[in-house]
Amino acid sequence: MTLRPILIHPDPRLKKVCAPVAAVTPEIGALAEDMLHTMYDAPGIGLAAPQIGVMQRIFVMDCVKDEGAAPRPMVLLNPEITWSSDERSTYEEGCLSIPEEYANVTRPAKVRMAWLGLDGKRQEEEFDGLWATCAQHELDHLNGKLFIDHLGPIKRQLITRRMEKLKREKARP
Ligand code: K1U
Ligand code: ZN
Repeated sequence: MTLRPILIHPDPRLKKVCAPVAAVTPEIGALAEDMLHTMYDAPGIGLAAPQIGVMQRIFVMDCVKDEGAAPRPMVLLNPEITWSSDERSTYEEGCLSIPEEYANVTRPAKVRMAWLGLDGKRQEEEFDGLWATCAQHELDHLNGKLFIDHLGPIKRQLITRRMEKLKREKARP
């Protein structure tokens, strides 16, 4: 298992639409393990492949937050939303590619998602609460969209400028 470096916004790879996973291979299994390891280490509740520079439609998530509760690591290949509720919910989102920036984003409160599992079988499940928010945030990543793209242009530019500054400071010797 390898910890993969997480790309920081702005990066052109975070703006691209990812390609479908063509087949469930041992390499995809190893990638999923690396992604879960990287997500738990960050720490985060989700991670999408483009955040580590892999331009394929795969994300991982585990939104179990309670101390002592069993973790529920999930790996979703080629995920799609098959239904979303009219009811909306607002959550203060963060992103591992936009560190220390948070903003309210309004999305459908519940979604039904279908995906291919690592066993090669199609799965479908309804998510609500933080799971629904996270699943939509991660699917956005696969379509080159960040949570700041749900904000107005002024807030988005402000956050982008702060990230550019952070990257310049990190790059300094
Ligand atoms: O995709 C990502 O960048 C991961 C992101 C997922 C996410 C967070 C909040 C709302 C929607 C999606 C994160 O995991 S940010 C870190 C975070 O939320 C967290 C970190 C430690 C403990 C609990 C949460
Ligand atoms: Zn994110």
